[in-house]
Amino acid sequence: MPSFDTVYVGFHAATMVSSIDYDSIKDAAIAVENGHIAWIGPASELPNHDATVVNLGGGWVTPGLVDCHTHLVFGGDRSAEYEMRLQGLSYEVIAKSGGGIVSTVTDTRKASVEELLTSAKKRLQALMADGVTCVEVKSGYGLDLATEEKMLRVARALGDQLSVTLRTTCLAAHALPQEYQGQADAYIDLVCEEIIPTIAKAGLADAVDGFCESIAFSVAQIERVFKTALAHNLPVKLHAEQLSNLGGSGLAARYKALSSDHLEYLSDIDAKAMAAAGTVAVILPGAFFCLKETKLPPIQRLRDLGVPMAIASDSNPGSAPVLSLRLMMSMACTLFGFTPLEALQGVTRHGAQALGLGLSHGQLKVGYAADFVCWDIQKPAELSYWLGGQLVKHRAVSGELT
Ligand code: DI6
Ligand code: FE
Repeated sequence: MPSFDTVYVGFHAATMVSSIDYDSIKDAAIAVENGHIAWIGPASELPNHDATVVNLGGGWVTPGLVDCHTHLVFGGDRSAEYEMRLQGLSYEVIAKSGGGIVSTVTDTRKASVEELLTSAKKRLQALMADGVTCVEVKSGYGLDLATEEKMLRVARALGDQLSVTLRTTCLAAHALPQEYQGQADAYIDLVCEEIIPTIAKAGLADAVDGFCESIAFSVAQIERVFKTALAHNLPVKLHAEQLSNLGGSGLAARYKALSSDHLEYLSDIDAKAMAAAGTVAVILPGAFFCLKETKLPPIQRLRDLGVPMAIASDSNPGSAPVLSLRLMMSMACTLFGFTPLEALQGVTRHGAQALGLGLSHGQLKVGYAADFVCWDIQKPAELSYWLGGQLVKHRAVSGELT
């Protein structure tokens, strides 16, 4: 007899194992052993077992949602800047006049570990309440060694204290700190010679990210960051083509990046390079919406090229104060022409792939983590259809209901 720990029944499952449909199972059962899926299939075919059976009482089970791009740890807030933008000032103008990312840096440097942990925990709990079981958290509001380390320690603490799988990313190359004004190359020296090596040695980051944009860093500067990351065995990813086309996504593809994120201004050549490299396109509808961007990312081209598309919240105090990943699925459909199936793939199998977790998370499959959500819905498409509301009935991480 198999030695299952728990068997879940009483739901239909959208396994997301196939790349072309929900790969659903009517009246399904999931057996869990040691936090992993040991068996999944129609309940009528469940092998004999002596494990505890938990009936989830109807609805659909999907893989737990993966939010593969967030900036959840930060001090202060930027609601005043939001009001300025509503009056017509642009994100770039605010950034250039000392607001924007740099103002969050001041607040994050001042904040204690406790303050950062308390505020980030509330935001992460909101994402979790809406179905997230796996999340990435970036640094990038420190821009000095001590504060980048502080942010990443807070991120690791979030993962220890909450029922969530958490990946951390060092985003020291996010913006130029004020003390380095006019000396971007010198700041990149600090990132490459001090910040990344120290953080890598301390095991505080799972990946390295950068912001390739005229208000941030050039392709050549990001390339130095990527070389340093790979020398420390850390995979890379990039914020690219958000506000203009600098060709960061082509660079990301050359360095076999896990993902290139935003992509409104992605060129055809770089889209092809991403397809060839297997770099995931992470689409961030929250920032597009909040900044009232009008240039659409080239979704049809990415689809034609077979580039896996993930969707993430980009949860951050400036361009995307987002607390619901499901709302991002809805926006990806309405604003960008995703299908509800593509939206669910974007926050499950493709989100996991964007974190290098494609072989362990984001699908309901034997051997994968037993991270899943049971939703109060009749059809999987409802996950993109409803704006807001409480659709989560149950949430399991490593096979335990939370
Ligand atoms: N792009 C983003 O969407 C965030 N960072 C980035 O490089 C925004 C960060 C912020 O405005 O605080
Ligand atoms: Fe971002």
